Amino acid sequence: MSGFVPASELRARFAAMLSDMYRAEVPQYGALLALVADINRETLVADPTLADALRASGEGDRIDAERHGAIRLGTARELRCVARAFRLMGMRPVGYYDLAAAGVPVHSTAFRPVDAGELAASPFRVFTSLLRLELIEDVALRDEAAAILSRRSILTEEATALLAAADANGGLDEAQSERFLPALLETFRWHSRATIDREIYDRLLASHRLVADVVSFPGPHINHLTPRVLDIDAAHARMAALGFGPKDTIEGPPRRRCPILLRQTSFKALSEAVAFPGRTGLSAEGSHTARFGEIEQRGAALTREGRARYDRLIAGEAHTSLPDDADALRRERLAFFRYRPAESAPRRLPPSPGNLEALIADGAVVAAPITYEDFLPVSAAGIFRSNLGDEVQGSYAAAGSRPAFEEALGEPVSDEFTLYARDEAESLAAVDRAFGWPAG
Ligand code: OOG
Ligand code: NI
Repeated sequence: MSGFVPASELRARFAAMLSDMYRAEVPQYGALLALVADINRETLVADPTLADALRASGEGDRIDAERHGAIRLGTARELRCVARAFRLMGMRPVGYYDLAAAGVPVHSTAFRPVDAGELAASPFRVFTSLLRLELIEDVALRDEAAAILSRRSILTEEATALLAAADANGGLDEAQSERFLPALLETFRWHSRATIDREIYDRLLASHRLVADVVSFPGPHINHLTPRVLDIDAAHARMAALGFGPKDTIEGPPRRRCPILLRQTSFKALSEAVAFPGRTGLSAEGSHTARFGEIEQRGAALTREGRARYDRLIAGEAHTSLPDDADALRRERLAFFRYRPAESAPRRLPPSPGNLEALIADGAVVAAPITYEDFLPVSAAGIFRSNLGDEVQGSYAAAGSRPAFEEALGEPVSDEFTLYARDEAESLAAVDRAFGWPAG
């Protein structure tokens, strides 16, 4: 017995603490959670097949706890700090997202649990963006922003010390965890006091609203926390009716009988009062808009081929289609599936590993789509844009650079397709074992 608190437990507790903090900071978030809980309950009552499928896939219990958050960081050093903290909570960087093409000077990854058991235990994830100061044209302003960022430390001393202890010992015990989690929470808190004066803030804002958001405050406040909803169209309509003021459209694929990937919608950033320290000691009052609300519905993870087809579809290419039928997606290898022996299946059959399709047809093996756990760059760009304001237009000429991001992070990001493929392969191996077949 190591006596260390398991990563999944740290992650679940941290997600709950962050949710409580954000609810206190942004009252609309609490109202949004209530709305989503209502829609989810109604959807499950109206659709018992969906309820059964979620239960069978082990996702039933996670829906109500499910959230993703987002933060925006200023430097490679900050990225490495949060990566260490997230690693301790079992969250690994997955995927690379280039937002420069959409006119937002960041590139991003998502820190998330990577295996099925960990996702079922606590699916919390954080979309994490790193500012690309090199995209700011005004060299003097760029240098000034870099100097401001170089002076801040986003982790508290306590969090830093406990991370070092965790690295040295291999984990945190209960008493250390009880100190670590609240200390880490401080990093993501909203600060109504800027660290720079009004004049610099205004210049940063004029260069790009996102730059002002990253550079002007003591740390990377959580800018939204997104619950998972089972019927986003119903939730979107109710958000509009209740006066949340959601954006007009839902990002991502259209509504389908068999949902794929990720559909999201958000409502505008709040305007929050900010105090700016003045050079003369007098402070100026102002406001800042960065934080917003968002909901999402998750569907099946597509294979590389499925995703390529989806990308061609949204690019408006003719003669492309994606069947709206789980079994067709599976047989054409367009989506990833998790296989399991049916509850009623006999546990020992003659060895015949080749006849998986026959067993599925007979109902002895069940195949369920693997839920997409990642993000979509086009949607993320739409979410950024609608919340940063309409002045964010066009795109940067500079392409994204995954190697540059990985260099800043200090490690490679995982490939999402490899993770889903591994999950699928492990489920097939478990089916083989359950029926007493030799592996392979
Ligand atoms: C992140 C926006 C992207 C999503 O769900 O696609 C995102 C941000 O605004 O910092 O959260
Ligand atoms: Ni989001």
